[in-house]
Amino acid sequence: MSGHGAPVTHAGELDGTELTVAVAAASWHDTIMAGLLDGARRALRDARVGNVIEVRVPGSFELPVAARRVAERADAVVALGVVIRGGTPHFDYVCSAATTGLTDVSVVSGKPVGFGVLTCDTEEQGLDRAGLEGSNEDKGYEAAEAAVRTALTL
Ligand code: DLZ
Repeated sequence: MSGHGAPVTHAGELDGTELTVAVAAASWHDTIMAGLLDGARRALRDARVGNVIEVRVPGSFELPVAARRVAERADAVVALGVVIRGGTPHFDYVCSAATTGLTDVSVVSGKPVGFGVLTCDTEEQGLDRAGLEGSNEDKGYEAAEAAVRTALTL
């Protein structure tokens, strides 16, 4: 399910048995979120991650603070959310806050944060990337695999 130049990698080649990985997930757009969460859980299982923590927050704006808190107890974090453009500039503020905030958490904590936040113009774009039946991409899986791979590299 990889495309657009993404490396072809599989979490099954990783050994995460010694790792604790935290998944922080927003709650907007439940069908797409369910696909992202399922993909992230699948990647963590494939990588045999020893300990998984999951926290839910209301929206993507809350992901950075959740990521920061769980990063204290984990070797890596996977942040999952879906932001869909509406008729106001709100979309840009939520996307910008989530992106900048999660980058800050990663750099300041020194822990990898897998970026599984979809920023979409339409719901269809989100469904196509959610790892659901008929999706072309599996961004939850990719984000979790990237977080584990980076934690094992550092
Ligand atoms: C308010 C809002 C809007 C309009 N859209 C989304 C969205 O598409 N995806 C998402 O994850 N969250 C959205 N939110 C909620 C904000 O992220 C946040 O939860 C609220 O502004 C409360 O702080």
